[in-house]
Amino acid sequence: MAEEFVQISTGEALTLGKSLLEKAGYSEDHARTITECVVRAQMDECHSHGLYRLISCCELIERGKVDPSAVPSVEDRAPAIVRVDSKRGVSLAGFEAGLPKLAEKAKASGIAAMAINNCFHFSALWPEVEAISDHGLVGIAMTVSHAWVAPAGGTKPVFGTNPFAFGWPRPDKHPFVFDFATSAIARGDIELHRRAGTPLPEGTAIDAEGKPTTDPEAAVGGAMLTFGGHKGSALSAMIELLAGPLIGDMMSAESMAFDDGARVTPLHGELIIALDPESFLGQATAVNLKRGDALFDAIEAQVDAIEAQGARVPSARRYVARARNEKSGTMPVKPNVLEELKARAK
Ligand code: NDP
Ligand code: PYC
Repeated sequence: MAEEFVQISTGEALTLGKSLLEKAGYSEDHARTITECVVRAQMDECHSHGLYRLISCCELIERGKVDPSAVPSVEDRAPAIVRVDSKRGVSLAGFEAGLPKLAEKAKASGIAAMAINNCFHFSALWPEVEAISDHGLVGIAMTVSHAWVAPAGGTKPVFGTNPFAFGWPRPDKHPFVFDFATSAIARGDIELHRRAGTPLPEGTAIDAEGKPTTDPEAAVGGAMLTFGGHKGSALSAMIELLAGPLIGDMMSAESMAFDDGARVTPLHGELIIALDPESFLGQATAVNLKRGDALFDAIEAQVDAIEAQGARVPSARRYVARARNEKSGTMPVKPNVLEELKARAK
């Protein structure tokens, strides 16, 4: 049986990413921010948004969509609002440019929001809410994507896979973070199943006739489903509105129309909200943040309580994987993904 994963060293992954992206035509800043993000995701063993995404970043240039040298501009729009124009670059450089202002405003006003507009967005959101929690702030991030997902009960795509992430700072500990698509499966995972020729989990997609399917090709020709039925569907609609019209940017159907068959990473906006515990709590901040630990302890107390499906705190798996891979200085990657990346880097 073929090996499921091979190991790549962190140094090799960073060099591979940077050289591949610079060869493709990205500026140093874009190549650095993209590489750091996908290597961190691979290190955390988040395969759908790890090294594999370097391929879609190259395709953005090959298909003439992205401005690979775009320099984002940061606008101080209102006492608690920052706006970043990514100018058709990749979102990550825009996030890096706007974060200091967002943190400053959240601390001054107690709450602040950042709109990143006009960005190609391929990445996971957890690195952003983790970065916000490094400032001692609570973070919320959301974005739309392409219209691949049917509303609950429907059969035709309307929503994007619309991820939602939350970060809660924990003094002296990694933040509590969760980050997931509001679709039952991320598009990236469908693509990985398609490449590997493996079936999708049940309940994630329907074919063009609206019948349930586990065939990735049929799912691509049909529609993905939301998680949690009508509840995921409503959350997805909220994200369409907040990360779309509220910030003057595209919804998933509009992003899909802009794509015009190029089949590249979507162009749209992202909404990020930061809340400052200290503005709410003053001297009682540390004690109240610590109270959250009781919640995490109560979840962790149930690990192994239910055989084979013990409860766990979201992000616990990530931090275990991160520590293991930081220690070894290597990370696991699918052999077919690594081969494709190495071939592109030649
Ligand atoms: P998952 O369904 O894998 O869920 C991930 C989240 O749920 C993580 O926070 C994870 O913690 C937590 N989790 C998973 N299993 C459990 C469990 N049994 N108990 C408690 N917590 C659990 O994520 P998706 O596949 O939906 O999304 C993957 C990534 O794709 C996300 O990072 C998202 O941002 C990204 N994405 C990006 C899009 C874009 O447009 N840019 C679109 C869609 C998705 P842990 O990390 O510890 O495993
Ligand atoms: O995995 O759904 C996804 C996705 C869309 C855009 C970037 N990732």
